[in-house]
This record gives sequence, C-alpha cells and structure tokens, in this order.
Amino acid sequence: MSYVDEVIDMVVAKNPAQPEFHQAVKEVLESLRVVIEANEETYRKEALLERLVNPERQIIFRVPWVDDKGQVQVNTGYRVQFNSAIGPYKGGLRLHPSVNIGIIKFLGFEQIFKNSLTGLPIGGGKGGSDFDPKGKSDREVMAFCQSFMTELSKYIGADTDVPAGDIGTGAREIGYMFGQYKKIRGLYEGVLTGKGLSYGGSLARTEATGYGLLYITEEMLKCNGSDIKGKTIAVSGAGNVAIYAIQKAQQLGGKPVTCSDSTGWIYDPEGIDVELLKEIKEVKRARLTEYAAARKSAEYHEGKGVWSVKCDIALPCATQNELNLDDAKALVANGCIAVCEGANMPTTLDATEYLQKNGVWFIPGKAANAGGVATSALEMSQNSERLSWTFEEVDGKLQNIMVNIFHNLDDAAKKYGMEGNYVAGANIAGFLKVADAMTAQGIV
Ligand code: NDP
Ligand code: 2IT
Repeated sequence: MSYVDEVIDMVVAKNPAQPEFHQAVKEVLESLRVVIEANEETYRKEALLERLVNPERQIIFRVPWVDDKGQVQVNTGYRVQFNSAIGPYKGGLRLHPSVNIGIIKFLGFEQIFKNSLTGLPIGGGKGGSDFDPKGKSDREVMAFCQSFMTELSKYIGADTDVPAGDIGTGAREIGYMFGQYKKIRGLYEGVLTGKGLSYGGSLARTEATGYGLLYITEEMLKCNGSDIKGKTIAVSGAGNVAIYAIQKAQQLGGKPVTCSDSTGWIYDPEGIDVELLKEIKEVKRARLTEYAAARKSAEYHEGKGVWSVKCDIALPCATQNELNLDDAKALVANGCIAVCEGANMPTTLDATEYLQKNGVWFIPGKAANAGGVATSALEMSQNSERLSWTFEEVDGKLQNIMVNIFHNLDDAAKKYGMEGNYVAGANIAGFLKVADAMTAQGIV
C-alpha cells in the first residue's frame, strides 16, 4: 500500500467520528501523492506524514459562566496547536454550537497550509467553543469570553500562539478576550489579532478576508483571459467574509446578487445593498428577513438555495460543506465559470471534483481566504514594532500577497503536471515549505 493510503487509513482509524478532519486530510494527501511518491523513502523514514497529521498539542477545557438569570452554564473550550514548523501557531477561534474537536482539527490542519501559502512566518492552529453568541446579551458574551480566556491564557502568547476571529468571534469577542488576557498575564502584547483600532488592531483586517478573496479571484480570472467586471456573483453567508467580499466585488465592477444566513437567503437581482447588509448584520445583529423588509428588489427564501441562482462566479463564504454535488451540478448547468472559497472547506470533495471536471476554475479556501490570516500576520508585525500602518499600506501588501499566492499555486500545479488544478497547486506549494522546515528541525 502506498504511504499516502496508509496514512489516510491510519487517520480514519485513529480519529473516529471526525468526518470533517478525515475530509480535510484526504483532500490534502490525495493531491500530494506525486510529491510524496517522489520522496517516499525519506518521508516514510522520517514519519513526516504521521507527524503532519498529528497535532503538536490539543487543549480541551471547561468554560463555566453565569447567564443573565443567574444560572451557571458550562461550555467546552478547544485550542489545537497543530504545527509550529514555520512560526508561532496562528488561527481563529470559532464560537458555534456545532464546534467539536474534529471540526477544530480540520480547521487547524487546513490552517497549516494556508499560513504557509501566505509566505509569512506563521504556524497552524485553531480553537473555539460550542458556545453560541447568538441571542446572548453583551454581558453574557463577556462572561463567556472572560472564562474562556482565563484558561486559554495559560497556553498562548505573542510569540507562541496568536488566536483571532472566525465564525461567531468578531470585534466584540476579541475585545473581551484581550482585556481578560491583559488582566491575567499583565502583558500588553499582540496575543490576539482582529483587535479594535484603539488598542492595537490593524486597519484593513476587518475587510481582509473578503477583499483578499476578490483580489485572488481577479488575478486568476485575468490569467485566464477574463475579469470580474460585469459578472453576476452568487455569495453565501452574511458575516465578516461575505460582507467584504460583496463590497470588493462591487468595487471591481461585479454584481453580487445573493447572500445567506443559517435561516434563509436573499436574492436581490439589482445587486446586494452592502450598507444595508452591514447595518443589519454588524450593528443590529438581526436576521436577513430585515433586509428583504427594507428593500423592494429583494426576495427572501427560507432554507438553503443561493447556488440555484444563475451566476458567473460563486463565492461560498459561510461554512464547511455548504456546496454539495447537487449544488455543483446546478452551478455548471447555469454556466458558472469560477468557484472561489471564502469559507474553509465549503465545497464537498465530490462537488469539487465535479466542478473541476466540468472546466470550472476552482480556488480552494486555503488559498482564496488566506488574506485574513495574512493581514493578521501584518497586525502582528505592527504590534511588534509598536507602529500602525495606513489602510493603503496594509491593503497594498494584502493585494501583493494574494497575487503571489495565485502564482505560487499556479506554478506548483504546472510544475507537477496538473496545470489549472489549483487544489493540487495550493496543497503542494503549502506543503513543501512546511515539510522542508520540519525536516530541517529534526524529530521534534
Ligand atoms: P461570521 O460568523 O461573521 O459569519 C458566518 C456566516 O455564515 C453567517 O452569515 C452565518 O449565519 C453563516 N453560517 C455559519 N454557520 C452556518 C451553518 N452551519 N449553516 C448555515 N449558515 C451558517 O463568520 P466569518 O464570516 O468570519 O466566517 C465565514 C467562513 O469563513 C468560515 O468558514 C470561516 O472559517 C472562514 N474564514 C474566516 C476568516 C475571517 O477572517 N473571519 C478568515 C478565513 C476564513 P448565522 O449568523 O445565521 O449563523
Ligand atoms: O480561517 C482563518 O484563516 C481565520 N479565521 C483567520 C485566522 C487569523 O489568525 O486571522
């Protein structure tokens, strides 16, 4: 049996009931096959793949907090410190009721390659909790965040592990967590990114994931003789990534016509009103029904459905496995030319394969959404030198990073005989740097 197959089997056997983690490992290792086979003896002897798929450290802890009725609630907190070969662990904190160790491991595993692709010195990690911030008062969110950080603070630091936002963790949560870290550790340092601008945050971090997604999409289209101008775009999600993807798509002359949340979705043939969407989601923290109520041109539909709309470009920006084989078939039938993932692993493996086989350009999340973590690394740099850069400076660096990522993965795909396969290109380019650093540092 080949080394890759052995390791995939081992991951499935040793990590039962973690389907998302299995999926992420399979996607990466399958496309590394050519690279691994070329060096099989060395990699096998070093157990490089076994080390790659086993997190360096997994921390699971109790998070007790008191709700507004005086009732004690108990959640579970996680931080998976996956791989520190190329830098301190870096990755977001997800707060969502679906969070479990398998989800955090899939996200942490993806983060290793994503962070490598940015070209910046950051290792892979991820964390979070099954806490649901939705419907909680600010005081309850603060109580949770303080309790969560009381424990997490023992394991993180500006040079060891630097968490950030993800689903359910935005500026409010990062603020409460930063305050608690400072109180407990007595350190004013860049231990978290995505901070507010008044206490060490970076300009353009809020926009970075969505903007970066559009910068890489534009570069990919340009290199294939197309561009965003005049294109109809289907976007899913209505959170941080989706909002700024919609905004940048409009700035580049595209027309995003959809967005969604966990209860329903909007079709607005005149183009999404991004200011209205921001007001509803960032300020009021309300549902998308309010968008439809405030805008004549918009239709609201319950449930799932953005991929049924005719579009040229699809940008899944909500969550994992939200675009399945049926959705991929609908997109192809409707003439979609490109799918670029703003979320982490939003497309199922069979859907990805179908899209690629049918000539749809497909950029995986670990490349397409890397602008967020890249800008987090720029926030770390600014914190280290105790300076803040202008919006234009950060945004300019972000654009360069995204253009470089595209060319790295495009070149890697070509070099290994898989031209146009950006999934393989991203995995190979991300892997080679990490593997080289792991080998150089010996068995640790
Ligand atoms: P937010 O919490 O800001 O927004 C998430 C959006 O997706 C919301 O509209 C939410 O709807 C919807 N959503 C979440 N979970 C589900 C679900 N299970 N089913 C249906 N809809 C769902 O998160 P972000 O925008 O930050 O993150 C979105 C994706 O992008 C995630 O995959 C994340 O890992 C990834 N990502 C985020 C980065 C960042 O910098 N923030 C960087 C790189 C990737 P509702 O509010 O109703 O739950
Ligand atoms: O998935 C991701 O890359 C993020 N949620 C952002 C991580 C970060 O450290 O900014």
